[in-house]
Amino acid sequence: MSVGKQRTIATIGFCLPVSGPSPTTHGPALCHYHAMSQSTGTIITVAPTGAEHAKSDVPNLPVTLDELVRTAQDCERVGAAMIHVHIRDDDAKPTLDLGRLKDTVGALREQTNLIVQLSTGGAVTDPESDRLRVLDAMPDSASCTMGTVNFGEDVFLNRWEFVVELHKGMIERGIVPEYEIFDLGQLSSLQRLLDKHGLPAGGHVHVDLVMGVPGGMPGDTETLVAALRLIPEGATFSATGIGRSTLPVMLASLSAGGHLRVGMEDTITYARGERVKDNAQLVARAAGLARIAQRPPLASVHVRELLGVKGEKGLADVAV
Ligand code: KMH
Ligand code: ZN
Repeated sequence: MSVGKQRTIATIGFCLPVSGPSPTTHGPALCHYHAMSQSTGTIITVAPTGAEHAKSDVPNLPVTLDELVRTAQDCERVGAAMIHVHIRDDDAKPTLDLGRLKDTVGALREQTNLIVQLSTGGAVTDPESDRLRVLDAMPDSASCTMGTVNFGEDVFLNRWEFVVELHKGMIERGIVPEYEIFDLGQLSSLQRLLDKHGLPAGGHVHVDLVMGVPGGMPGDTETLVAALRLIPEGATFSATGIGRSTLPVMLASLSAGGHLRVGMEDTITYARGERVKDNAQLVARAAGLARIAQRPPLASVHVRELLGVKGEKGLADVAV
């Protein structure tokens, strides 16, 4: 893939239903995606927990390992292929404890077929050293935020040198990054990163537009369309809208050929005046809309192929 140019249009593809057996780990409605073809379904990532909500405010937030695994299984059943993971300690507070992270990766690998993506963003208070150490838990994928952004009353700090260290650390370990974009200028930084330091592990660039954070880009169609021009050529993108921007961003992303991230990290409201029941409810809604858009949810085995995550549950080829 060339990293020197930026895309001018979104790649819009439709999954052509294929006859024959359905993917082994999913129901019959999922798409048989062939990574070499131009048609595509929808990658659904679930972000079930995050670092911001307190368990006391959101009692149905999955915070223990058991709760997380059960949530992951429920979400996989209704269409998720990837899970973006933040973990909590015994007091339900965000933690980047390496032992717990390793146990979490192990449990999710053992009990689901989801692509396991660990957050290196953590909480706004986490030091860079702890965030870098997340990579030693050897997930399939990890997030890599492409710049500093105001984050409500806080600042989510992502210095250039730190971003480069994360990018290189993932290449060394064969971990496939998802580049988190909170503001449009961060897409220019991504292009600069790729130009200077090369393609990530797996050789494919996948971007997640995190829209509607107070301090970041707005979660609306116009902004998503503006982002398309800046996404590196050949890259795939997903999008998520925080809070009330969830639905507009989901619909805009689907219509632009993008993929979807949903989950209680990003919204705890299902509809006006109605709290989210659980993460699977959000995944099921996303899967339904993806089917309506004729781009049904992709099974994780196909998403591994698309994103360059090697093997059934393995790691990407380490770039040389
Ligand atoms: N919790 C936010 C400060 C990521 O996971 O990489 C950062 C975040 C991004 O959620
Ligand atoms: Zn996150």
